[in-house]
Amino acid sequence: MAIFFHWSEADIDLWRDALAAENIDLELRPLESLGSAADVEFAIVWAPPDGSLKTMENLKYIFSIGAGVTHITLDPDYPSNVPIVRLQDRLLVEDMSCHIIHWVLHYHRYYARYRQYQNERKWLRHRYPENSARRVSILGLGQTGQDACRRLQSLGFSVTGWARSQKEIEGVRCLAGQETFDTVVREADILVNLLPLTAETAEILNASVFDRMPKGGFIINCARGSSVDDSALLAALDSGQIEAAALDVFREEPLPDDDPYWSHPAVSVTPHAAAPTNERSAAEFIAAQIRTCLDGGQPAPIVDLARGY
Ligand code: NDP
Ligand code: OXD
Repeated sequence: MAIFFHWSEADIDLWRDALAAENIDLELRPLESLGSAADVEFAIVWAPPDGSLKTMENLKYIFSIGAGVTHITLDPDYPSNVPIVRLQDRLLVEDMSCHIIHWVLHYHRYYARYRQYQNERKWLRHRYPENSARRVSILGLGQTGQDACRRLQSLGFSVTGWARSQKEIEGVRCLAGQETFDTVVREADILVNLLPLTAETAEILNASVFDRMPKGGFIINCARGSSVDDSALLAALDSGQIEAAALDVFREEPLPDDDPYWSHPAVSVTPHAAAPTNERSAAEFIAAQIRTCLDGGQPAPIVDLARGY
């Protein structure tokens, strides 16, 4: 038995150590030394080359080295009969919340304007609303969304969270389902996207959403680029309907050289860096999951392909 392993940034020894710590004596095989794939039972991957997973006819589970799974499912040939196990990681969640808090505070306190004033040697101070008067809506209340809501609420912001199913988070207004989406959007001074990319969430941030948000609102997208209608966002930024956007994820990554986001004065680009997978904790999580499989148990959480996440 063997494990197919693909992550271009990996420190392979660290993964071998994590497997050894769980007494897993399986060979970790990268694509170059895959040979016959017949004995591969597990795959641990980030963005495996299209078609590679399909060659592994005895594959039992695919472990995602990331919370999202589109890096696997966008391969037109990926074997959809093999369950995918998502990454759940406290450190990833913490990093995501810190990224979001950074941008919420940046917008809330108008720090971008001070950068501009500094360039102009201008001493000018802005008033800003009390934290409780700033409404932040978070789309997605999974592992990352719930934590971000709690932390923003503890800073005093007025937080609304939105998901498919109803949630209860102390001090946070939780709304669920399509019928509440209009409220979530209309009452968002700052709108944060933490939804997985699915058929339902593709371009969920579109012209209609930007128009319904209060004028001068802010967008923070840290989930997937294709959840945004890029031309609509650029138009909303140009008109001032949306004041600024912090974008961490893009339809095409790396962001192409000629993409208008690079030079737009109201856009802050980060290179999919909101919550990079922590290699050590991810390796520990996945090794423990493989141990569970070898002991006859079920790993978790498994992606529900009907829902798309
Ligand atoms: P989870 O799967 O834990 O949570 C997803 C949430 O989205 C759930 O609350 C779910 O609702 C909600 N949701 C899904 N579809 C809909 C819909 N159609 N309408 C309303 N709510 C919906 O995801 P994570 O929190 O782990 O991650 C979210 C995404 O963030 C990932 O898919 C990935 O794309 C991205 N990500 C980006 C990173 C980065 O560095 N930029 C790092 C990590 C993740 P319900 O609870 O009812 O099921
Ligand atoms: C993830 C990501 O899904 O980094 O974990 O985008």
